[in-house]
Amino acid sequence: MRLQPIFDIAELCARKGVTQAILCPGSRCAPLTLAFAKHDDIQVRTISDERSAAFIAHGIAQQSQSPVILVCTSGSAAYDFAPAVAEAFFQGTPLLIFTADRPKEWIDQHDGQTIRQENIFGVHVKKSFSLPEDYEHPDAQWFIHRTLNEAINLAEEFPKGPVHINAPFREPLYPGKGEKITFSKKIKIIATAQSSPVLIKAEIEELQRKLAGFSKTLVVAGQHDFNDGLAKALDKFSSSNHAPVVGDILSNLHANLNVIRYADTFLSVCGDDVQRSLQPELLITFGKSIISKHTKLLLRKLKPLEHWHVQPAGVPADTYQSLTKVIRCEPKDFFKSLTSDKKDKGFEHQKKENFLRVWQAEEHRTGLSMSTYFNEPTFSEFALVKEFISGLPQRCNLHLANSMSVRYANMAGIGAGKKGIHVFANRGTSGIDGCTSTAVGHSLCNEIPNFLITGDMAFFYDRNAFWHNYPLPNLHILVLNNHGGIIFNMIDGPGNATELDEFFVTRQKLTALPLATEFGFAYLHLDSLKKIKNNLKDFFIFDGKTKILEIESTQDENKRAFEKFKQQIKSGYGT
Ligand SMILES: Cc1ncc(C[n+]2csc(CCOP(=O)(O)OP(=O)(O)O)c2C)c(N)n1
Repeated sequence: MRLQPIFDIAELCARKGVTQAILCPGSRCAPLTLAFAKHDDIQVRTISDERSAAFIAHGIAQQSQSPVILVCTSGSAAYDFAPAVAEAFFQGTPLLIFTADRPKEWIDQHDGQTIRQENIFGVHVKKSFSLPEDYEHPDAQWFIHRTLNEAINLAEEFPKGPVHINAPFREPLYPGKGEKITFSKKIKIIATAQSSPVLIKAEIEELQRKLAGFSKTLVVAGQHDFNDGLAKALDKFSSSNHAPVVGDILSNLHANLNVIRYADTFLSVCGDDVQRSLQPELLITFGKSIISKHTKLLLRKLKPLEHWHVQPAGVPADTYQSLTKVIRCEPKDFFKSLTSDKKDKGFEHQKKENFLRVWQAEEHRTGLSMSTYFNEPTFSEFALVKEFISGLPQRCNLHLANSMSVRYANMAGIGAGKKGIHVFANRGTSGIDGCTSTAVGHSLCNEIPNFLITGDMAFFYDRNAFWHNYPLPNLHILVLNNHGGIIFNMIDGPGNATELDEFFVTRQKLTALPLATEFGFAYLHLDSLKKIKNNLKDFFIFDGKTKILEIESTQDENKRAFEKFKQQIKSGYGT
């Protein structure tokens, strides 16, 4: 059949272990849609809104750590993938994106549903490929399958990421009467051997020598998936070197008992003297971005003498403007090789231990202030988030939308030892456009409870996350509805502008009830302190339906509660 090399793409993907596909409706993409849909080893789902579809694919790929196929028709559909493509690029999520196209000669010829699709995702994909539109010559088939191999291998290579394949198709796009789609047995597969960068012995010795010379070493962990081996290696490194480890909620280090969780909170209020006592000589970082603005500010102001960033490959970020060394290996291996049983003695030992104690003292001080604050019941989003996180089951996914949701959760922190709670957030681009869809993607391909905490704007923005036919019994959503973007009320700048309400907060009147009714979800409504305990109890019960718990509160209530929290933390410093 003329389209056989295209149909065989499905076979090639399956053989390379790429078995999840999200297909968006359209005609131009029919050859690919039919091939993937007909293949026994590929699980296909159809999602009509391309923006949601791409974020759902991103969620599935993040959960499975394997590339997910995304297919759309020609025209603006491809552009609707763009926000998720950028998020996947910055988070290192592998996607295999197919955009069906008109043959080259029909571009710019006033043909329908035709735009300029080559390289449409620009610099936010690892590479963009174009397939030929004619397949008669045997080299065309070789070219198509070589390209597919290259694209999949590239998507999976660290740092993983999205790749784009533009596929122009000539008509007819559907098999003729009596023609059946089958897959060739002989398919060209190009595998890649697994490898991992390893530090040479001399380099390890040099790093060990330098590390021993610093009395104040601080580790800051960026966004990172949970990794048991890494968590253990880091714990050992931290105790053997007396190095405090600062971890955001998104660094997924809550297995570790001694992680500094409240850095953002105490750094926002502590004075210059305390800040100076926290300044490291050596800063070691790994992972992606951190949420904590105040950690960034501290380290940019009080720069370390050296900053080592551990990242196996890819361009490292100089987030603190002090980067001196890029270390090309897995963070787990790095921390293992810099952990020693040798104990420092005397004054050197004392100096190192003191530095750790200073960080721990600030953590402890803040922990006490937080307990005092949360012991007094208040009706606010922050108090609810704290209570909700404390009640999370041992094993679940927690998804956090931008912007106050992820910040509240980060400030509340997850209790030490709870390593079964894996936390995700779209912090690649920090958009509010696909937070729900990403959580939906995760929920579609795992069976554990998935919880999403989201503000009202992010929630209503992405309501098409639910516009499909796949049930989501394991997804429960906590909507913090303050009828606008409260973040703009909380931060300096817009918080003082007269245009605040109209152009920043953007007041909106919706509640989640009509949406819950429309999609057949269970719905709980919280508008008073009295109902919190019972509502949360119901919310944690999984009984086969998607559940929404919506807290409706005013921006003033939440702002006051947050101001009071800051006052409580300050009072810990006697101010
Ligand atoms: C796609 C996109 N558009 C705009 C923004 C800017 N933005 C950041 S937070 C926010 C408001 C979010 O409101 P809501 O979801 O209700 O959360 P809250 O601020 O109340 O926590 C906006 C518009 C963004 N991050 N992403």
